[in-house]
Amino acid sequence: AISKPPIELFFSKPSKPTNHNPLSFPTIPLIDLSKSDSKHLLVKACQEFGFFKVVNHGVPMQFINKLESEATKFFSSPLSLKQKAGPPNPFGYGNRRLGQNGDFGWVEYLLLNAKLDSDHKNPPFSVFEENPEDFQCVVNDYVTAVKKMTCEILELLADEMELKPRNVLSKLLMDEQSDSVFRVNYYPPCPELQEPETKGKKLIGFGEHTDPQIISVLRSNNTSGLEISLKDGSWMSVPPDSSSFFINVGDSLQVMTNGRFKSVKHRVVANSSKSRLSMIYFGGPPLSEKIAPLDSLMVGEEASLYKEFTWYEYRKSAFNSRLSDNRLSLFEKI
Ligand code: GA4
Repeated sequence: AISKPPIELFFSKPSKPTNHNPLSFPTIPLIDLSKSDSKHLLVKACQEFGFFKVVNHGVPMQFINKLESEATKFFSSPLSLKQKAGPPNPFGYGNRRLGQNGDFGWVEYLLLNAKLDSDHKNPPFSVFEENPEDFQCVVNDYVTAVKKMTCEILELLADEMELKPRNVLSKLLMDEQSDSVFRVNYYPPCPELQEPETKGKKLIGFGEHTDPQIISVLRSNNTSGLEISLKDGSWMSVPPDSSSFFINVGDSLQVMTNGRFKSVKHRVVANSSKSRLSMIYFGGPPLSEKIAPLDSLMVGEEASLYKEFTWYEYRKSAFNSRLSDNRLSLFEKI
């Protein structure tokens, strides 16, 4: 569907050389959910990186594989069919355009409602004409299992930080009104990247940004591309692992922990020969929820670093911003 990256905008500047001491080069925190000491490591990972990888997650491989194969079927069908499921406002198929404000990427995607009841239908997917309900079922099985795992993680975090009640965070995702989103991204290979003119440059699949929600849970196929931004401003490439999940702290969780947890900046770069498929569950609170530091976390005279706002207000402001904007800065106390 997309053949040539036409504009210079798509390429990032060659990144500055990193001078990490090879002995201290950071590695992505690995959390084994079947181990009892994972709580401590989870909190540490959220503070130091805002990012970690999870194994023994309990999400059945069969749900993951089924969704991957349905998504692959969707993205490999003719553009005209895919476009019947678009544009993505708010849900549906999108191609290159990201958001409403002129951001572009080397990516096709499906933005879906993560609400699981029959009142919240996704747009028609003509690709699945024979059995449109089937695709929704596959998404529901996957999202239900991922949401359960995500809530477990949020409860372990609450335990370790002695937040009370232990479901203060997970209840926001469990709420019927939870404003959660599900997204499938397809990054086609870009053969042009093998040409001499593009040497040393990176084609941006999905430009740098932080996620506005509480927590994001990503699973990808075995193609690399995801990069996270480190404290020194350098980019670290995340080795792909199709049997694990990668989790990142969102802006809302940064606020709810009064800056203890970091909403990590990340991006995706395109590959010259392999396609990348990722699926991400963005766990968000109900629209009316106040986003503010949790009472049981504040110590002594600690003051909030942020002005008070609801998720509705933040979401509205986020969706009016550009991808790379620092969305939280508008809500920081000076
Ligand atoms: C980033 C996280 C999620 O994918 C998303 C994105 C949303 C969109 O694709 O429409 C945004 C982006 C995301 C943040 C800034 C705005 C809104 C595109 C954009 C330029 C669905 C979300 O919630 O925020």
